[in-house]
Amino acid sequence: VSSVSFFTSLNMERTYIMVKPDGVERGLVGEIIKRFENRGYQLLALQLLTPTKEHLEQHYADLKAKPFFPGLIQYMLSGPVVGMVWAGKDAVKTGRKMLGETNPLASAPGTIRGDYCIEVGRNICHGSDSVESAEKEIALWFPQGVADYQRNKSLTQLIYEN
Ligand code: IDP
Ligand code: MG
Repeated sequence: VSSVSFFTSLNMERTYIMVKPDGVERGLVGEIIKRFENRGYQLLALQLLTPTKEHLEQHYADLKAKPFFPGLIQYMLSGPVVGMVWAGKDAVKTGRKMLGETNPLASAPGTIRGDYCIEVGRNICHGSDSVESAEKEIALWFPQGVADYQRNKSLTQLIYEN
């Protein structure tokens, strides 16, 4: 079985997960990484950077017309962010479930937002909402490209049935 068919047959996806400035400042980077690692997802890229306003406006282009948009950009400019790419079966939808609801107060305990934050404008993390936007976001945040490697086969078999 080639890596391509393994990837597609198991609905393997890549998702862009980002710890927002409040999450970085509060020291929650490790906690968020740990949850994706523990779940069995594979880390393909990781970076801390201070994005420009233009970069953030592109990332959140779909929300440009929202009344909270200026506040959102200001919030996202308040410090460095940590961006990552995680890969695995159903990574986009499951990543969103692990994050919780957009509004932390609506997020179940056990989710990242449900365990670590309270307000929608301080919700500590971002996760891609579709495979298509994940690929767009990965290209935006990692223009240099991300890793493409296969994990140890026996490790893979401890996580996936085949
Ligand atoms: P998501 O992060 O769960 O995908 P989006 O609707 O894409 O939610 O909104 C992006 C970000 O904008 C949210 O994570 C949150 O930080 C912020 N945001 C969304 N809705 C509101 C709002 O009603 N007031 C303030 N900030 C908001
Ligand atoms: Mg979103």
